[in-house]
Amino acid sequence: SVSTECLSPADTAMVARVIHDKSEVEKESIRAKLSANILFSALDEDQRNVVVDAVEMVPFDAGTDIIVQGDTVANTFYILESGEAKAVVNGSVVKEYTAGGAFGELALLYNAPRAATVTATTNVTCWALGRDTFRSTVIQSMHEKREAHQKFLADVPLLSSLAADERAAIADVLTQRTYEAGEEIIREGDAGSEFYLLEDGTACSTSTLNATTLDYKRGDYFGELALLHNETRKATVTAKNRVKVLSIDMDAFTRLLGNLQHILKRNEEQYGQLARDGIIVA
Ligand code: 1OR
Repeated sequence: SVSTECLSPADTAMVARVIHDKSEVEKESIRAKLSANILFSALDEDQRNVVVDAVEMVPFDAGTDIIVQGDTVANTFYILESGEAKAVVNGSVVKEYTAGGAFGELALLYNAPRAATVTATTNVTCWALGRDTFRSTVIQSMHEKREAHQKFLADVPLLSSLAADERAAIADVLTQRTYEAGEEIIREGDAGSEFYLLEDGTACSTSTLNATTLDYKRGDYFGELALLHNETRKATVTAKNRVKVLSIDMDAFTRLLGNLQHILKRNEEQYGQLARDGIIVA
């Protein structure tokens, strides 16, 4: 995830709206690319439309450097519409891009020199997004997301012993997902690689190992056992209505929630018979 530590929301106020006309087909193509890109995942509908309007189609011939490593003037972020490109750092290719790939965010996020040279390897068409719009949408949404997550995390009982900066670190790695009523969030027997906090709605767990069902509401967690014990999922968790969860992957779970292991293990008693039967091995 991208840390927004050094970003000030102050400079995102009062940015003039940029509009480059485009067809509905082009707009749809841009929307699809935005939804596939993590940088844009926190944008609300309005912010998304601002980006769709603001991007401008720019072609580059094969062999052209679109971005040059070390450049201190950086005004543009690029989304590849068609063709291929590569990123080169100090002479080595570090990344290759195809349609939907995007680059040039680092200098804009951190006010830093360009960290890589990005070269068109075929003739390409890019959607170019100007610095001001990038900052007023992407960075603004990152701030909003971070603040909303921090507020939620402050109300999660499991995390109450953490310091504010520890919660802030967790806020930055959360991925939000939505499930409709009846959808399975995790399934018994599957390999598990994510831990979940329930943000909105209600869910319940059922297990073939045990007759107990558990209900989950805002602020509750699940999915920790597979991660703590490196085992398959011991229960199925199903959304009872429209549910929003915030998930944390295995790496971040270990890194950021490691200190909470004793609480998580102590709380395993809630699974009752399951634990006593030795099905869950601590
Ligand atoms: P930028 O604004 O610095 C160059 O302009 C862009 O190349 C950069 O944003 C990223 O979008 C993109 N290190 C730095 N920049 C990279 C890298 C990279 N890969 C793509 N870009 N890597 C680390 C190399 C030591 C590769 C990471 C997979």
